[in-house]
Amino acid sequence: MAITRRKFLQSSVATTALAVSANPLLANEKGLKSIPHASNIGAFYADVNKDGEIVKIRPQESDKDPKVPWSEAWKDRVYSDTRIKYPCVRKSYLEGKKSPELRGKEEFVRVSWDKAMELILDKLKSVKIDEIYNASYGSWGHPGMLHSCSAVAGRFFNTVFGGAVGTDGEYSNGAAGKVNTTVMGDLEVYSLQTAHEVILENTQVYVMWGADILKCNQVDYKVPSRANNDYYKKYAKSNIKFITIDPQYTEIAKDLNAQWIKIRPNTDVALMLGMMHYLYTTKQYDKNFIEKYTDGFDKFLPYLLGKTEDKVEKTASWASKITGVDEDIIKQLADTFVKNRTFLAGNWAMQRAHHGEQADWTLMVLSAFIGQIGLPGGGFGFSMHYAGGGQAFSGVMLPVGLPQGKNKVDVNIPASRISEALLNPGKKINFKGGKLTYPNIKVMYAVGSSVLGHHPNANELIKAIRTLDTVVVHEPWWTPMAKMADIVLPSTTPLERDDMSYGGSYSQDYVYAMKKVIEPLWESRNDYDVFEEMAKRVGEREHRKFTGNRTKMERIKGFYERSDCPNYVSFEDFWEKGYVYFEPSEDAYKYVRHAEFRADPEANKLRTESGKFQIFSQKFADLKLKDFKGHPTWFEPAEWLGDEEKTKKYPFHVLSPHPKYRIHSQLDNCFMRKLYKVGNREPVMINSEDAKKYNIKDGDTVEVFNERGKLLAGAVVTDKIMSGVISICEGTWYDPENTTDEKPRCIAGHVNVLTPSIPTSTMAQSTSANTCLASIKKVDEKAYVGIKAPVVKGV
Ligand SMILES: Nc1nc2c(c(=O)[nH]1)N[C@H]1C(S)=C(S)[C@@H](COP(=O)(O)OP(=O)(O)OC[C@H]3O[C@@H](n4cnc5c(=O)[nH]c(N)nc54)[C@H](O)[C@@H]3O)O[C@H]1N2
Ligand SMILES: Nc1nc2c(c(=O)[nH]1)N[C@H]1C(S)=C(S)[C@@H](COP(=O)(O)OP(=O)(O)OC[C@H]3O[C@@H](n4cnc5c(=O)[nH]c(N)nc54)[C@H](O)[C@@H]3O)O[C@H]1N2
Ligand SMILES: [Mo]
Repeated sequence: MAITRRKFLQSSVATTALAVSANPLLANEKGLKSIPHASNIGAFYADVNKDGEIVKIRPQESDKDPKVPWSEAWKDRVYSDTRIKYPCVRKSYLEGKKSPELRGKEEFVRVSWDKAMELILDKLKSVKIDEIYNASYGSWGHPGMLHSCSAVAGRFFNTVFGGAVGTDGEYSNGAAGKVNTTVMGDLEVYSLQTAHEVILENTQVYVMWGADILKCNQVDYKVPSRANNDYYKKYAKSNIKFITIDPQYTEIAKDLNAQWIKIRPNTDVALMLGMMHYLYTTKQYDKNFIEKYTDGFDKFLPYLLGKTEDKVEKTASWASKITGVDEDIIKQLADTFVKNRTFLAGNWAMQRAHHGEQADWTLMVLSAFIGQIGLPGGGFGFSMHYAGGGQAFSGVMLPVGLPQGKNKVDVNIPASRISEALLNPGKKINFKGGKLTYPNIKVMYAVGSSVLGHHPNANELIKAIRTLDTVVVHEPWWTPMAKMADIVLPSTTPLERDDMSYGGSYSQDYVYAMKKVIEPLWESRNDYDVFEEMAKRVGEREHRKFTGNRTKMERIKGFYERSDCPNYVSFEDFWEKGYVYFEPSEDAYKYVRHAEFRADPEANKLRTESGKFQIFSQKFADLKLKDFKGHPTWFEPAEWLGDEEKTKKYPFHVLSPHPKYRIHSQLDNCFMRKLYKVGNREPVMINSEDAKKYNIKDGDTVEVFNERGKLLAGAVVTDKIMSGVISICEGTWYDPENTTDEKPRCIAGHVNVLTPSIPTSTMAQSTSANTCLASIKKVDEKAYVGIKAPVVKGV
């Protein structure tokens, strides 16, 4: 994933590294030592006393929003009661009885590191490599180039055992990821975005198409500077008209005084088709753009006009019935878009839904109808909400980080299919137009990955996990996933080890030292060191292959020195100061996505079948799938507000957006929860009128339920969510009320007990968490004390 996230611009922008001068923030009056460090929630200095304890954490000067206490949260996390202190093994597992059905229900026993590693290695040696599922997905755990959780785990399995089964496709962009490259020539979701300066100067209408450009930009896959916040102040003062198309009225929508188009979740494709039909029939669509820059319009048009098998004309009136948006508003929007310089900022939540493959593709085709792709401040962007999207790129290219080596296992489980695959070894499914046979997984190994947090339909997942032979988890904290393991290894937190990273993911204007702040607490060890030690126990050769004959510090220095900036300051100076800033060139602030293609489509062909945008793709049509065609198509989602039958029982569409004050599940165990929890539980947003009907008041405890599960949440009654939709952020630490129940109620509010694990389609097989219906009722419950570390024997 890291490679694609970096592969956005191959420009030769001249870059200057600012000279290193003494860093005043490193000086400290109270005799404390200030140590620079950086993380995916920001860069900071940790002030440490003589006894090696963290006294205070202060944001670095690069942090443009030091008001939110992101950095301070680190102190809470490092010293949290929920830290895993020692290697632990589930009681029955240690006694050799296995009892997989007791996972997540039984106490743990403290063991030595020696014993834990022996148990793990004996197990790994006893199974085939395609029976190991390396669930170390994504690496949101840690942005360091050396200690990246998925990289160290991948490198261990590949270099020591030859490989393991992995995950195919992301939870972030799994559906778009399988489509965009074919129809747009690029993933687009991780591409460098048109610069804010260009938007401010040229854009007249800015559409946040479900894009939460404020909340989602506060964190970064690497290190955030939150510099977008400063741009938004300029946005607010500009003459740009902002429109938000979203079932929720977000904080940034309010800040920018945006017009709110309330749309039924999962129906955006219909809205876009309705607009296109109107633009076509009123002859306002950009015929020249379509002819010059796109391919396959003629094969799409009959579908739009209702001349194919479905015989449905995709008029604005048709779209209105599906989306709940007024027909006149649909037409007005289309008029506004085509008559002004309009920028369409797409999101990723839309494609994290049933038939999510269609979302970005249809938005791209609508942009082609408008005809402004490649013009300053026009066209589309799918990452304005992510990792500082819109900031200028410094031009500095950094190496990806720890290489993982070659994986000999060529089977990966599509992200949405994990539970099904664990429950049905050997089953064949359709995937990307071909077939995939599920492997026979015996061991699940998760490093820096909260499978029980991120995977939809948690009750189904738990059932699947309870069929496995062995589950190993490396974690700094007793997360719900750690509690579900047989063998739990205590990892250090990033503050207990040296590393380096950069930020933001797009601007790459800072390189940060992540210097060790304190010694590892209790018996925690770095994931890297644990894997190195296990590699050594397997053999000398494996050990050499794992380390590449390099020390950790040699690796870190190597990452720094292999970057391609001509004006680099020495590693020693960088390490001393804690960061280096690279000023982007003037040109970088003028970047317009697709400008080169627009200027000369022959010389700058897109990497698609025709070299142009594919409105129709023969390659996709040839897959001959029922649920994924050769052109953008409206498909009814499995669960939505337009389903009269299902909504009788479950009248609310549940959205599970990303949390403002967490990265997924991370930070649920620190004081930041006080900023937003309701009765210590995850909030559920509900519309005021709906709340009245259900006799729910702000602050009430409610139960949200469907056939997959039930949870308790704290009601936030508001007009900022449309009627019929409720919203519970993903990532709450799962806390089952009664572990003996088949589908226990989650008393903390983990939304994935409700979401379905259905795939987006038989093409991408990606996750559909935002396709979910449920019901709600007020309940009287005892106060929730919050999540605790489990009982560990032998301590
Ligand atoms: N603070 C914070 N920022 C993050 C993260 C985090 O955990 N915390 N996670 C990061 C990661 S890994 C990712 S993948 C991205 C996620 O980026 P996204 O997936 O885009 O973010 P979400 O918060 O899920 O959803 C954004 C908005 O989409 C709206 N929405 C949901 N369904 C629909 C729909 O059907 N139609 C329309 N029009 N709108 C809809 C939601 O109401 C919400 O306001 O965020 C990144 N940024
Ligand atoms: N319903 C619903 N579900 C979703 C989503 C949604 O929108 N709705 N979004 C999906 C998306 S886009 C994503 S990206 C996923 C995110 O899913 P994950 O990436 O699994 O989410 P995190 O909670 O960030 O998990 C990271 C884990 O790493 C651990 N960790 C941190 N540092 C270290 C370390 O140094 N070593 C080790 N060993 N562990 C460490 C943390 O404690 C945490 O448990 O969730 C997905 N799930
Ligand atoms: Mo994500």
